[in-house]
Amino acid sequence: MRFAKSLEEGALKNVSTLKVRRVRARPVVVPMKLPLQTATGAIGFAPLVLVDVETTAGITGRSYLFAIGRHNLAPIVDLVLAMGEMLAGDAVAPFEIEKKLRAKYTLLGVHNIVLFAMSGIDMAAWDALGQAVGQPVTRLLGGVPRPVRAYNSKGLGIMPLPKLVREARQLVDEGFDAVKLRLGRPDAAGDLAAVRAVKKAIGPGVTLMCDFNQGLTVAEAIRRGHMIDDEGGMHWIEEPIRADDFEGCAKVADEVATPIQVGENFMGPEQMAQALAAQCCDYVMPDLQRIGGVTGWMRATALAQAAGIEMSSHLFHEVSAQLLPVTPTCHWLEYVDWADPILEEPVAVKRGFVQPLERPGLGMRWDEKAVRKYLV
Ligand code: SMN
Ligand code: MG
Repeated sequence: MRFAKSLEEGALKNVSTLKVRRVRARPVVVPMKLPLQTATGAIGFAPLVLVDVETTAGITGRSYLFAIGRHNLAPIVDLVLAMGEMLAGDAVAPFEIEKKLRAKYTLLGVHNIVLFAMSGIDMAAWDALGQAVGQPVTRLLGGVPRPVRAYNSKGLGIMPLPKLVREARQLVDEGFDAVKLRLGRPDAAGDLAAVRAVKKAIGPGVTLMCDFNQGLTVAEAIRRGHMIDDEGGMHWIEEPIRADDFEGCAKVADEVATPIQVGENFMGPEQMAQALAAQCCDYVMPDLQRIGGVTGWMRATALAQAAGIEMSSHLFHEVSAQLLPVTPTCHWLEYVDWADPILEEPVAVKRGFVQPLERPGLGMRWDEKAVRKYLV
């Protein structure tokens, strides 16, 4: 693999003098080809915050955040901008940036959208560092870029069965051999019918995961978990109950044979450690904007390694694809194409594997024409 600039002396000097000049945050609302209906909310378009960490060396580090709903864009943008002002003139050093921001936000709480903003700046800072040394972030972290196994996580929401069956076939035809089905209908029988219909549509060679998006009580999760056990062949059951009820989730994981997957709502590595101590799951899938960006991800990998638990990603496949190769218990990459419309070069997928972008840093560049079109 060839990269633009390799480790010349000049490039290294660049890193030691790299300072934050300004942080920009732009809200966009991007159309989604397949809307997603989960048990606890619908997503029909992708509200993103584009983060640009501009440096004194003329390098701009980039990342994006997923605001879930359009109404969350403004507060996230404000947080990123406020943090950017605190960092102006500071070194582009993710560890130091994290220490400063955590200290500034301790009394408010380093949680939820505060973590989103910190994570966005962290990812953009790592991108800037990668660009400065002319290497992808995977190499900065000691790894080798490689294709990573992915499941197609678009669509397959809660919808009538004929449409669900068509969508399942379409998602496999896009070149994947794994897909994720959303469950959590008011009646368990409806979920069972959906599982059976999708399994029949995709065939035995395709891996199937399911996600309840926190929609069940503990008792109902155990009941539906047994139902899925009896049916057989489900790769994991994701977020069956409220994300912060670790004790309840441990009961579900104890009772149900199918592996329980959680983690997209871990608020930083600290909360992940609490969840693992409570033995609440069999697998973990931290989300980059909640775990603390690249820096938080690397801490999370050690927790998963120590617990001997498989670790997958949640959304942000452009960045996750650079981090799973340096994740000791690397499992699955979640793939959705929601940021594609604003990217100059979306990440390619070949036979179910996401290919690394052969670019320095995180490799994302904005399609500025598209950004102008979708800016809110
Ligand atoms: C999910 C949650 C929130 C936004 C998009 C998708 C879902 C997943 O839980 O894991 O893909
Ligand atoms: Mg999920």
